[in-house]
Amino acid sequence: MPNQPARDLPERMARLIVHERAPYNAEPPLDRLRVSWRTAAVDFYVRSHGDLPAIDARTYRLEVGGALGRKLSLSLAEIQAMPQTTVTATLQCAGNRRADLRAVAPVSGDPWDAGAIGTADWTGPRLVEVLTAAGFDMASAREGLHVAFACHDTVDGEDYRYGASIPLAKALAPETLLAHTMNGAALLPEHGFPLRAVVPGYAGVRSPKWLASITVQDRPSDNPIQANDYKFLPPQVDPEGVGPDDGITIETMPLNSAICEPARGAALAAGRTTVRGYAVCGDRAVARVDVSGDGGRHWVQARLEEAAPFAWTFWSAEIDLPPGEHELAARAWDAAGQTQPAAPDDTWNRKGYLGTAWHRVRVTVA
Ligand SMILES: Nc1nc2c(c(=O)[nH]1)N[C@H]1C(S)=C(S)[C@@H](COP(=O)(O)O)O[C@H]1N2
Ligand SMILES: [Mo]
Repeated sequence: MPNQPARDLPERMARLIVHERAPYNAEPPLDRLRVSWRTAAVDFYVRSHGDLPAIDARTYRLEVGGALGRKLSLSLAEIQAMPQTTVTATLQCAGNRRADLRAVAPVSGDPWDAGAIGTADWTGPRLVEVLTAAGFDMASAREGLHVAFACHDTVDGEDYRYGASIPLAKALAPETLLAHTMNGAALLPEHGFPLRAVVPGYAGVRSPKWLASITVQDRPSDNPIQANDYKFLPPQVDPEGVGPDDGITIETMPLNSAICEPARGAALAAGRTTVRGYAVCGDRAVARVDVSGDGGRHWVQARLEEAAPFAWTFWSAEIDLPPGEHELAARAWDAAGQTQPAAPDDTWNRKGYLGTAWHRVRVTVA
């Protein structure tokens, strides 16, 4: 039945800012992110490296194997019959806010604004349950083991399918799930129907969609997505030719924040303006958010609104703006008292990952 991934996709595409149609990559306008603390599935950014695979839920199987007691093959019904957990988690692309880095100097990849992020309730069995069902013995857990995922989609123009891995400790963590449901409904095709991993706090790249198999092994996945791509590199390093041992493997996401309202270029009336946005810090808490109406010379502290352990914090602040051109800015702080870099120049890298500088929005006030 749901073996038609493209059904209704054009309508959903029309809601988003589309960076590429094939592979499909799109993000919502920033004010849409503030409509609801849980992002509607149809407003949730889509990051795909290849085709949208057509998977029939009736014949779907997940294969589990590797350094485990036995091999396991599970149907979707069997996965749904296991103990189910719901985790509210933010998913964010490592390329979120790449547009700001691109403004410094050229970078590769789609020019994501600050919308390559979203928060949802994800439901399914914990990954640890599935590994245990396949005979994984907790006593054999040790440093150096990894859980590798293989997927059904073929990476654009390449002859391999998408794959990635996470360290075993994160795979066993209670927040890590295999989700078949997003905000209470079956995953949409573009978000990984019928089954994806959700690895809260980690970059989206480590939450594989359209799962085919899971393997416990003594090294990270050798898939190019894991071994070569999604590495945070010093600015002088050419990403071509980077291998498994180079760079920082992007896992836990750094502190970040963005202004969602008012929009860039907005025309505002002089006086009191409400600034709204999100802040996020991987698996840690956001402790404070500052907002400036004058490009960072003076700051006020925002009110922190809804938050949860692996999810973003919504915030808002009132500022007074006199007539003229103004640059609004936002920066978050974590519980260790660390904050975001002031300028994107500080963290520029050729692939445009981890853009986390103060988010700046120019407005005109009359
Ligand atoms: N199989 C597969 N899984 C994938 C991807 C992909 O292209 N193929 N993209 C990854 C990346 S880089 C991100 S940021 C998230 C995006 O998830 P979403 O499209 O549901 O927002 O999925 C991840 N999982
Ligand atoms: Mo991503």
